[in-house]
Amino acid sequence: MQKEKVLVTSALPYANGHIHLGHLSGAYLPADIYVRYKRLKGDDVLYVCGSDEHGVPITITADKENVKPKEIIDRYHNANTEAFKKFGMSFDIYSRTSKPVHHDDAKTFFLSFHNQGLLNEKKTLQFYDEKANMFLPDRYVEGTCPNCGNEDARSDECENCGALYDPSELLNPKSKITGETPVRKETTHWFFPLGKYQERLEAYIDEMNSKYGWKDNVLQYCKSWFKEGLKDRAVTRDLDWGVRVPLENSEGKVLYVWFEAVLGYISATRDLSEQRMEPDLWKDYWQNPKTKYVAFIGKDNVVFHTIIFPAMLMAWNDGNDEKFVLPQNVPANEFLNFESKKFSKSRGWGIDAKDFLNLFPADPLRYYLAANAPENKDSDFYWKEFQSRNNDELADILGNFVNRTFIFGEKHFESKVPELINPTEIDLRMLERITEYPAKVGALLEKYKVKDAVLEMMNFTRSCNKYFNDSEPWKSVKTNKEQCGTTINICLQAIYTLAELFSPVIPNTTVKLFNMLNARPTDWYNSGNPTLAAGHELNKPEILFAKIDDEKIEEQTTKLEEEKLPPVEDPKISFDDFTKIDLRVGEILEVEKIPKSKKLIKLKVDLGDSQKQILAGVALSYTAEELLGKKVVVVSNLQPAKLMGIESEGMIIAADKKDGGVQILEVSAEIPSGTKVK
Ligand code: B3M
Ligand code: ZN
Repeated sequence: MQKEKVLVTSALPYANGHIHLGHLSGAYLPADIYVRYKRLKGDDVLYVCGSDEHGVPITITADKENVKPKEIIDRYHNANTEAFKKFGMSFDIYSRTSKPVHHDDAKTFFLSFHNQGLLNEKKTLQFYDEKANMFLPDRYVEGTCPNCGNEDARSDECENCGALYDPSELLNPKSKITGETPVRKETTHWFFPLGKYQERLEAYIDEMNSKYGWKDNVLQYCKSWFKEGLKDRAVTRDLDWGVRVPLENSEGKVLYVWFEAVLGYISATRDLSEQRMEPDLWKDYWQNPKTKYVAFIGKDNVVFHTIIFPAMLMAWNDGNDEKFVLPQNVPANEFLNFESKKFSKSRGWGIDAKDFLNLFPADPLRYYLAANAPENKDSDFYWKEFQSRNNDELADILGNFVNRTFIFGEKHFESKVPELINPTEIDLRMLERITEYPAKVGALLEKYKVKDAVLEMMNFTRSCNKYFNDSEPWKSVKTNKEQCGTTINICLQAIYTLAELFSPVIPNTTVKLFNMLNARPTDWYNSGNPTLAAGHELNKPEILFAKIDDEKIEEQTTKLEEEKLPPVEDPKISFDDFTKIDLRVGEILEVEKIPKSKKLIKLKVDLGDSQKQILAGVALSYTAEELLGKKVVVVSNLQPAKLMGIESEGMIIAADKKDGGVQILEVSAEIPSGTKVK
């Protein structure tokens, strides 16, 4: 089989908090399993990651604690490095974007774009805090929602009523730093002309998808971005924490964190080159047309890895002799929830990797998260399920098969591999299965189908147990020792294959297994032809998986009950409250675009006995033509409010979609306008 050159990256986590199980299951464990498999297959693999240490998320955390950003990034970089290690992540390097090598690379890219004349310098108006003497990023400004009066509204969006507005409309804006009213002040920024690359990006994604099969969810995100049309994007910010803009007269400006963070993959590889004193190592991957580059991420990072980063690499490649490879695939995962709810740091909902790994070993967690990976839809972590995956699958199926085989070997064959003599039909079938599984599981892992691969591993293990049962060695040991020996020989060969197949998922356990077998891993695709010779000596068996008892799980679940009590309870409304909402069927009669708004669109809606003007935040998901004539559900007695200076007299009911858009709830055409909905 041809050896591949593979470069793998996982999203660089912000160094402003602890890694939790949701992170692990999305962008880290699937990548680690893939990498470990590729290495066993003999491919030339480099796996790169590191901390993302710039941007507003870091400065907000630092402000909250009243410490310097450096203190935050050091604390969490170290903690996360440790947690990843405990979890068994096999990065070749876990670097950090605060290192000089990263600042150099980011500046080099920016300057290349600048010197090619690609960046547009534009003046914009931005909130400015005169007391703190700084421009305020959007997340640093709060005020009163112009729609519902919520006093904790964000600068451009109200979480209470869902209204979207221009920051200039926010009432009573306040700086989150000093509490002062900010002024709006002119500032200069540099914009990357993303729109220029749209056609090439579409062609690139088409090509990669047709050759390598991209995931549907990823393609959908890209499509909705393309549909909206790619626009210029500011690549600088007014902030004093980050990579300084390498131009004159740019005091107080840094590169936008996303612009430089994606380049962190490259600089982390350069960091590794320097550490290993192999100056060209990074080029050998990044600038080698043979490299297969795979970027593992969670779904919230898709656009940066499929559109922005590739466009930046295209722009670099256009202007420089050394050309970078683009991602060949971006297998983004959906999210893992925790006991049916989103992980939430502020509500204390969920568990950090480091806390988890203080309670339980890494392998059962790796197995459960892999078997339950949120590949095509969100999935959940449940304590009970974690327990049963460990007890009923790892311990009772895998552990038990290994244990009973070894005990037999020890008791009846002096801990030596017995001879394989006169195999019967069922022996031969088992041997066939042993040869088949590596290819079967490998093919799934090649396609990043970790969940299916793990399912097949366990299916194989089940068939091993069944073979053991059907062969009844406890009988043959008394009546036909040769036949018994053949059974145990085949079981040991199967354990060898199991050790290899499970290696990427539960690496600590399989080290023990190989040790018990007194053997070493081989090339993945060879592991179905095990060559444990007759007479080969085995080592003493160990217990592979300890059962997790109910008490230990209850400790965790009762903790949840306590934590759940006041903060996470959703506010309940009475039936009377509900009946106050007047929901009516309406028909969209007129649609008018609002020039300055991307999301809002002006509608005239017929409610039978009246017509209402409604501003709806659906413009990203629907064209005017699509909206016209739709029968929808309207909240008709909403207090009128002005959005972007235009009056809105109601609301249209719609569902949030995964891609950030919305889906309007439609009513069939024969229901007359004005009909009450209840
Ligand atoms: N730090 C966002 C996140 O942690 C961001 C990823 C960067 S990947 C270059 O979700
Ligand atoms: Zn509001």
